[in-house]
Formats: sequence, structure tokens, C-alpha cells
Amino acid sequence: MTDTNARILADYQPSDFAILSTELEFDLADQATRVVNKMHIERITDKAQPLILDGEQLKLISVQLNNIELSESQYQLNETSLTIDTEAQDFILTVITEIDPLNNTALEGLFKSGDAFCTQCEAEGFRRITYYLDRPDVMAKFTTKVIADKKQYPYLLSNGNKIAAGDLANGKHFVTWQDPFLKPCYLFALVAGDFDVLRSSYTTVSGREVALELFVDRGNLPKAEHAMTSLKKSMQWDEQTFGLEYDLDIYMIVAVDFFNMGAMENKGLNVFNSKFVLADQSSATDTDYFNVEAVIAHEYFHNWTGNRVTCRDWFQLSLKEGLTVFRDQQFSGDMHSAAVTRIQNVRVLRAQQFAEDAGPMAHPIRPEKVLEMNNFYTLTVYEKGAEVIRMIHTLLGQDKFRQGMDLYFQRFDGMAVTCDDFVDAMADGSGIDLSQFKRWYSQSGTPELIVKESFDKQQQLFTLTIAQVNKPSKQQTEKQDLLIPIKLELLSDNEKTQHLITLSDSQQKFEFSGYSVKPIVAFLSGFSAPVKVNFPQREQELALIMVKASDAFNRWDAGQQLLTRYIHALVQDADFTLPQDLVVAFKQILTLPGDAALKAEQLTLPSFDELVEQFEQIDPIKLLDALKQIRLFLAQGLASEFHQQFQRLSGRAYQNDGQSIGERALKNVCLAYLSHLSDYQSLTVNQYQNADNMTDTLAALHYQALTASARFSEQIKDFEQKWYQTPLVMDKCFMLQALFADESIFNKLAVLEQHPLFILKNPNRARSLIGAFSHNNPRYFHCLSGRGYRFLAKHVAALNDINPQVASRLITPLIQFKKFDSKRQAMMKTELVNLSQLSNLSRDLKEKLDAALGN
Ligand code: B3K
Ligand code: ZN
Repeated sequence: MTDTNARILADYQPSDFAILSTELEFDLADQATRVVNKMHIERITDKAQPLILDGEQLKLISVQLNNIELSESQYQLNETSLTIDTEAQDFILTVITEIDPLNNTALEGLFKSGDAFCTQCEAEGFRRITYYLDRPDVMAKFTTKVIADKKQYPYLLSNGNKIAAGDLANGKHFVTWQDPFLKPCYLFALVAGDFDVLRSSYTTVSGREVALELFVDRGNLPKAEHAMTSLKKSMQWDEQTFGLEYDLDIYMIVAVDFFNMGAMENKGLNVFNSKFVLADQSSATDTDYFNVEAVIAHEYFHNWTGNRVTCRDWFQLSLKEGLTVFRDQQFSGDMHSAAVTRIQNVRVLRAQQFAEDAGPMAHPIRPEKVLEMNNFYTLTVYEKGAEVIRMIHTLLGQDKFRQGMDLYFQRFDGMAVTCDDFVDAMADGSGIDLSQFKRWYSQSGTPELIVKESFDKQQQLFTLTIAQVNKPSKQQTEKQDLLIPIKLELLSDNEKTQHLITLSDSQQKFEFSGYSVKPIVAFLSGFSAPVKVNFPQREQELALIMVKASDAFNRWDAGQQLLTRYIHALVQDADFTLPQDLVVAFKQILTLPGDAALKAEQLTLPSFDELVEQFEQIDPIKLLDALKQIRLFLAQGLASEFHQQFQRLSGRAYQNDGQSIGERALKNVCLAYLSHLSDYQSLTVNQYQNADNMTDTLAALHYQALTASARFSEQIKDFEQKWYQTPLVMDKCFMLQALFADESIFNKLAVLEQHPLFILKNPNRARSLIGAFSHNNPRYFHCLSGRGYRFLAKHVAALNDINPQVASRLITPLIQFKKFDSKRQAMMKTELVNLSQLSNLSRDLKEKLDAALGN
């Protein structure tokens, strides 16, 4: 990347100024909100630097220094900053700006979501509200007065505690909030609107009562209960697991329909995409319920890992995100099945993070160079970041991990720190050396482990030789050996032994004595490191691991490895004969007793994305055909077993407990296989008609779309009529149609783009059509006519003007073009080149296009 505006980690300099307090006053109006920002500023270095405040898309009204208005010659203004040449050491600066929330379609800063005003400041949105030192290591005490029309906006919210409220002239009113905690401006929030409020309270472990308030659109109160319950569970879990207690007297969550991502952890006032708040039996799936709980937990956990201790600069993002994802994954594992939660996390990592780490935007979990910070809220920073924390947890063990965390909070509460600070605290708190381990923070790419085994019968010695390969990449031509914790289990006739070994060199031998027969290795138990494994075990061994390994991840993974081998064989040779043993193994899983949710995972084939990741280059249609073949083979080989299970698990009244959820998942996996057989076509149709919950409804329609069922159009129409007024379900309706696996999809897409409810400005809606098609309809996205690529590129171009963040997320499948055959590469590249020539190309897209096109 040649852009000179890119920021570099190594260039970090502390701020020359501190902001001791920030007093804000907002007079809200759709197109002309007036923001008064009064800052108490102190010079904290002896450098004679001018004060340079960040600001974008602001109309500056006035600047006062110690109450004296500055003339235009006393400051410099440009597109991104306001510079004040002053030698003052300690002063009050008052900046008045005007902003236009109504036309803020980028949804950064202050914007309107429907009838409500709300904010999104992370990473650098605050500079779209007022001129400020918009960086996370500048922390201030905020007081915020919000003024608005009382009828339209009865609720005026901001961070902290309410300290004043009252009526004003012209039907307006005001509320003033004060946040007693120091915070960077990215954690600032303001919301104004008319809502229904679900109120409850939580008594903390030390006996303090916290008011809990959940704000939703009018009429949605019953759909907020699950979010409230999830919040209380999260508060309790953090007390019990990490000894962390909530610190304000009030915790508010507001759900809005227009939001770029999942949610935002603003101090005391979380703003959420309504997708991660609202849930009830008829409109939300089991996965939605799970995700609501997980995102509520994630944002709540940020109160300590993110807010009380925050990042020194944005390169350190994984300090709070990797750690908080790890915490929410542990929480979900404790609330549900730890094994299934782990497997699902690994699937996401392998399918998406590995792809990112092998693609043009590959970066270490602590990136070193950033043009647009919003591009770095990635699977790498979040999910691989969480794996890195998990490895520390594995190396230290539960108790020492906790000691490290305790020391981290003791040292850094109220501060803005680095990833190194975190690892040092974990090392000092536990007494375990993590110096080599730190390389995980600076090295991109997925390591590969090459495993060889040997057995000396005479010595009764079993030896594993493990090598690590860290392939050089364009961004990092030289890579270093990492410290990799590897859990494994040795299975022999009479015993199973678990081991934790650490690989620190490029190749090491590990010996295990006392074996009269060669044991079988269940390798990388619990997926103890985010690596690829090259270990050519025999099929019989994998089959044995599938049933015998103690660790559920190992059992599941052995099955996935077997399936993957056969899929690779089919890609090589479409006439490859699949072994009947596979049917036998699947039959065992299906019929033997066991956890239904785990069975559902074991019976699910590796996804297209997971498989693409394993090839250097692939013809996507060949891969899809191989997947189709194995799916049909299993469906035909096990039709009566699938049907039997399906019937056994059907027709039960909806319940929301873990077992029922697992059984629904298993039932729907059976239905998925059966939907490919002509004899069972009526099953999805009937399930749609009889379902009493969204999980079953959606599964029925989903499989109809994937098999291009003749009944799909009639049932989806019925679905649409029923849910026309419910935005979150209409997102599902668009998504289902985008998955229709038939040539006619392009006509369908053309009709859907014209649908009165297709609103490109709403990120959820944009994702539900454009994202769903390009990500989850690979056969037509990759069709040789190039229509799929053109469809995506056209919408990315439109979104470049409306909402660059969303555009930049949606472009992902196009920039990963190197994975596909040369014909497709050429077509995808053409679209990227065209996009790179857009006249007003956003920073977000520019950064990705430059990386993809090698500029
Ligand atoms: N911290 C926010 C993400 C902000 C993304 C800005 N583009 C939500 C979260 O990770 O909890
Ligand atoms: Zn987060």
C-alpha cells in the first residue's frame, strides 16, 4: 500500500495535551444539531506544539479560548482538523459545531435510526460530532446536556448518572448526565427518542443495586425479556468467574434498526443493533437467541476489558476485543454445551479467519499499519485474538490465568494500555514466561503443523515429531517460530492419557514411553492453537478417534477430517467411489445415545468456505459438485435412519431449553439431507406449514431455497405477507430468497432490488440480500457469466457513497479472488479494478482494493 496517510504503530507518540473534563451540550435537530463542547485542557509535555483537534464533516460555528472568541486568523481549519496555536498551559476551549444527523448515512458520529437520534463513536466517530483529541489514550470526565423536543424525544440518554432534568421553552426539555469514570471519546454515547422500556434491577455481589433499562421500539417489549435475562446472567458470571462487579448505578441498552455492526459498549449506555436484542419464539431462531445472549454478554464484559482498562491506540484493539471475545466464548460455553460452543467457534475461525489470514488483508492481531481503522474490526483481531488469549489460558491454567487477570486490573485500572502490558501482567501474575509467546501478536498467517509419528516396539517408545511452518507472506517475508500449546490424547487399548506439550522450535520431538502397542493420537484437543494440522493418520484411526477420544472437539474433528478427505478425492476424480464405511460411521453417530447438539455438528459437512481454505486454488463449481455428491451419498445411504430420527423429533411443542434446542438442530440436520431426495420433498413443505417456532420455519424455507424447490415461491410469499411489518424477519425473508440455488436467481435478485422494503441505507437489509447472495450462494456468485460478481460490485459501488463501512465489509468475497481458478480470478479482478476507479472512493474501500490489487 502506498498511501501516505496510513498510520504506523511504531510512530506512536503520547498526546501533548490532556483533556481534564469535557462538557457537552446538544441541541438536537434533524439537519442542524448544535453541539457546544467545553474542554478543560492541560499541556502535559514541555514541547511547544500547537493543539491539533480532529474533526470531519463538521460546520464550525465558533471557537473560544478562556471565554474569548477566536478570530479566523487565530486557528487553522481543514477537512480533518482544527489547529490552535497557543502557548497556554491550562485553558478552557469551547468549540461550537453544527452537524446533520439526518443525512449521516455512514452511521458514524450522531445519526438518525428511524425516529431516534443515536451515536456510534468507535473507532473515530466522535470527530464527526465535535473537534476533539479523538484517540483512546486521551481520557476525560464527561458531562452531557441533551436538549430536544419533549413530545418527539421523551427519552434523552447519555453515559453515567442523570444529574438534572427539566422543561424548556418551545416544547423542549433537557436532561444532563455525568459519567464519573474517565473515558476516551469513543465510549461516548447519546440517544434520544421515544421507546418502550423494560426495567429491572440487579444486586451486585457486594450488595449494590443497579437499575437495568432496556429501550426498544414501541410494541417490542415482550421481545426484550431474553436480552434482560442474558444481561443478568452476564453480570453474575463476571462476578463469579473473574470477580468483576459492575460500577455504575444504571446500565442502559438501546436497540436500534440502523447500525453498522452488532453493538457498542459505550459506558453505561450500550447501543445495539436490534438483531441482537429482540427475540421471541415466533420471530427468532435458536441461533438468534444464542447470539443475543452472547452479544449482550460481550458488550457487558467490555465494561472491564475495554472501558475500565482501555487501549492506548487502535493498533492495540485486540487488547480489548480478543480478550472480550474469549470471555464471551467462555460464558457461552458455561451457559450451554462447552463442546458444541467450541466446535462452532472453530468452524468460524477455520472458514473465515483462516481465509482472511491468507488473503490480501492479512494482518497480525496487532496490526502495524492502518489507513481506515474500521477495516481492522476483523476476524483476525477478534477471533484469532480470542484464540491467542485462550492459548495463554491453556499455558497458565485456570488459576494462574485468574491471577494474571487480577494483576492486570490492579496495575491498569483507569488506564489506556498496550497488548504488551497485558501479556506482561499475565506473565508476572502467573510466574510463567511469555516472552516468545508475544510473537503471536506481531505475526500474521496461520501456522501449519507437520506431524509425524514413529514407534519403537522394543523400547516401548512412541515419538511425535512436530514441525511448525510459518509461511512468509507479502506483508511479512520473514516469520519466526511461535510458542504453540498442543493438547493431545494418546489412545491405547487399556488407557487414555492426556498431555499438554509446547512447541517452541521449528521442529521438536516428543517422546512417550511405556507403550507396547503404538497408541493412536487425538491431536490438538479442544483446538488448543489456531493452526492447520498436517498429520496423515489412517482412516481407521480417524474412525476410532471419532468414537473413543475423550475430547468432543477431537471426536468431531476426526469425522470432519474423514469427510474432507473424501471431498478432496471427489474434486480430483468425480468418479471416486465413496466407501460404505462412511455410511456406517454416520449411522453410529445418528443412532447411538449422545448429545443431540453434538450429533448435529458431527453430521454436518464442512462448509464451502472451510473447504476453499484447504486448496491453493479451486474451481468453485467442482468443489460444490463434490459436496453435493457426498451429501447425496449420505442422504441416500441413510434415508430411512434420517427419516426415523426426523419423525421421532418432530411434532413436539416448542421449548427453549438446551436439550430441546439440540434436538431441533439434529432434526433439522436430518431434514437437510432428506430435502435432497425426491421422495421426501413434502417434509419441508409440511414443516413450514406446521412449525410453531422460527427455527423450524426458517429451516424448512432454507432447504427449499438450497434445493430450488418448486414450492419455495409460494411459501416464501406467505412468509413475507405474515412478517411484512417485522424488519428483523424481513431480513430473513430477503436472505432466504438470495440463497435460491437456480439460474433464475438473477431475475429474483433484480425483482428484490426493487422491493419497497429493500433499503440499501439499512445495513441489516443490505447484508441480508447482497451479503447473503455473495457469501452463501456460491454456485451463482461464482457462475461463469460473471453476473454474480457484477451484482456484488454494483452494490459495493452504491454503498461506497452511502455507507463505506458496510461497502468495505461486503467486498470480502471479491478480494479473496486468488483462491479461485484463473478465469474467475480475471473476472473478479476486473470488478475490483472498476471499483478502484470510482471517483469518490472511500478510505475504507481504497485500503482493501490497494491490498487486493497489489498497489
Ligand atoms: N467495539 C464495538 C465495535 C466497534 C466497531 C467500529 N467499526 C463492538 C464490540 O466489539 O463490542
Ligand atoms: Zn467487542
